[in-house]
Amino acid sequence: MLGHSSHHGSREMEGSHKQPIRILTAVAAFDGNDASILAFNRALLETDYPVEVIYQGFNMTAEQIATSAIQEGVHAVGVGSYNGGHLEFYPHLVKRLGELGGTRIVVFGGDV
Ligand code: B12
Repeated sequence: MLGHSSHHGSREMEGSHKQPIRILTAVAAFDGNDASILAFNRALLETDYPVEVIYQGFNMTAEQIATSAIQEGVHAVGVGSYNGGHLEFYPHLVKRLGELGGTRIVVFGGDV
């Protein structure tokens, strides 16, 4: 079970047997700006690719995101960060993912 407002969504290409790309999304700690990540989740699910989105919610620490990413076996992690701390948050997240064995997990984000 993930964070407080987690929910899953998925969309798979009709007639395709391809494994969906699993993506965990979240908003950085001390950050309540979730409007953009919610729009981003929707955009991901509306692509023509088989994508599975696991939304962990907002106000997530790098530790929580990294741990969930490993547990959920995702291919990528998308993080929104609006509190100005992204320059430290993203490298810390990448470092923790690496320490937990997730060196191949792609991290991408949108920030202010
Ligand atoms: C809406 C908003 C709020 C809403 C948030 C509602 C919500 N549920 O999300 C509310 C009113 C709650 C809010 C509160 C605050 N806010 Co505010 N807010 C904004 C505002 C006006 C718009 C942000 C937004 O959602 N834009 C719409 C999205 C779709 O567009 P975007 O942000 O450009 O995102 C694009 C890319 O970044 C990218 N993207 C975004 N996320 C992601 C994620 C991934 C994975 C990827 C790949 C891409 C991606 O794609 C988007 C589309 O192109 C901005 C100012 C601005 N005009 O940007 C301030 C802003 C973010 N807020 C700010 C501040 C300071 C605050 C408060 C601290 C104010 C206060 N003193 O209380 C609080 C913080 C609350 C908290 N706990 O975090 C500052 C942050 C300054 C900073 N970083 O140093 C900003 C920049 C305003 C400013 N210039 O001062 N805010």
